[in-house]
Amino acid sequence: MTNIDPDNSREWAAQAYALLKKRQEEQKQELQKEEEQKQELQKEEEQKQELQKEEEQKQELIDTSNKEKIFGQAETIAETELGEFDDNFTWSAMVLAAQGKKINQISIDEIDWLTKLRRGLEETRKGFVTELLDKLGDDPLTPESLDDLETLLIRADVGIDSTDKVISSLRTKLNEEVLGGEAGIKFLKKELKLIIDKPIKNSGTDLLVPQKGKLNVWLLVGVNGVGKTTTLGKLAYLSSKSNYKTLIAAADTFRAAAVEQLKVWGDRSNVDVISNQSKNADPAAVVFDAINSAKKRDIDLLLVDTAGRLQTKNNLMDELAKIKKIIDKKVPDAIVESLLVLDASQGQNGLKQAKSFAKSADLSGAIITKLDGTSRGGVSLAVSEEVNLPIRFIGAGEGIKDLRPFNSYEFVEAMLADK
Ligand SMILES: Nc1nc2c(ncn2[C@@H]2O[C@H](COP(=O)(O)OP(=O)(O)O)[C@@H](O)[C@H]2O)c(=O)[nH]1
Ligand SMILES: [Mg+2]
Repeated sequence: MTNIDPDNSREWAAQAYALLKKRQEEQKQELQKEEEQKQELQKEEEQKQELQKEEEQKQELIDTSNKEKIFGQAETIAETELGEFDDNFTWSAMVLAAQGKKINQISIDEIDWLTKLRRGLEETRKGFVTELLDKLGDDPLTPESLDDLETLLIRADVGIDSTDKVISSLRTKLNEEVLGGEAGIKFLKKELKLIIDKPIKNSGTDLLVPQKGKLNVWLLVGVNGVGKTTTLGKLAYLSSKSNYKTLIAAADTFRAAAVEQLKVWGDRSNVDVISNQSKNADPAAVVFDAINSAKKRDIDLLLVDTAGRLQTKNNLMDELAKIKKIIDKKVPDAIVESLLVLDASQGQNGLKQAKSFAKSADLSGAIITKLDGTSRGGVSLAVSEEVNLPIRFIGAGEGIKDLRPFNSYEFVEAMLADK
């Protein structure tokens, strides 16, 4: 990772902007052409239907129940529009450049996501970095400023363990050399990144993706309302867009509306949902059906939505264990991920949930949601340090594109961006 000269990077960003703009215009022309062709086809189809209708009327055999849809089943998800060439664009381009991305490798979606992430973490930043920078100014760090920093980190829900770690590293560093404000922030970023990266490194997998040639089963677990179903919908989109054959199992049979909610998400990315609409359906039985279907269709990724509340908590854990047993029995070589979904806005409460789930459910990762508009984004660090879970995805909004694989560099840069 290189640190780039801001003047050069602005120029770099301007070039990237021009390139993306050109690409977008080309795409628009392409789309228009396609649209014209589609309309042409539609006209032909209508004419054909008209003829057919006449034919049918002649025979007085009109069956309206069997009409098929003519065009594209999946709802088309709009392409992201290129925004202004502003501070958000420049910052996002710089973050990509610092990770070694070449100008022709960046996409509007990436820029858009980073902008969202930075905006989303604004509240976390306001109570933290802005105040920190005010306090530090350009003066070298002192032991007193470390006390301020400690308070600010705790207030941003970074957690006591992570805060202690960072402060003591900074203290050691200060004993060795004088640190100015800017160097202090740089050191702080490095330390925070180390904390988040540790469980990721320990897991041996930097980026969680379905393994080809096997059935991958991702269970989404967590308490009610944290965003499991929404996250699953966004994952289905990411996965099918990346050409993995994807299937959804609606194993939250406890909430009546859960299946409908999932079907809406499934439709948007053309992913099928396996469900059992009968009352009190057994979640493990839904997973059973879904696995059968997944095997038949050679599915790469089966996404399983689970309930967030049953009569008692033990019940919930038993249910999860039962689901896992079914998977083990039916597809012993499946790659199973149990991903705990956590709502960042719940701060320390979310951390408590994570600890309690981690004790009883065999978790392999975490997904942090609702990073948009919370001042508690720091809780991601506490999850890494105290629950020792690799963060795999983060969500910052309710839209289908508002979820991305977790990238610790981008996260820390966004959390500590100076504006
Ligand atoms: N702002 C925001 N809202 C979210 C996000 N993820 C989910 N939500 C909202 O949180 C609410 C609960 O989500 P749901 O997926 O039903 O939670 P579940 O009970 O865990 O399945 C819904 O209103 C979602 O739109 C996010 O990243 N940002
Ligand atoms: Mg749900």
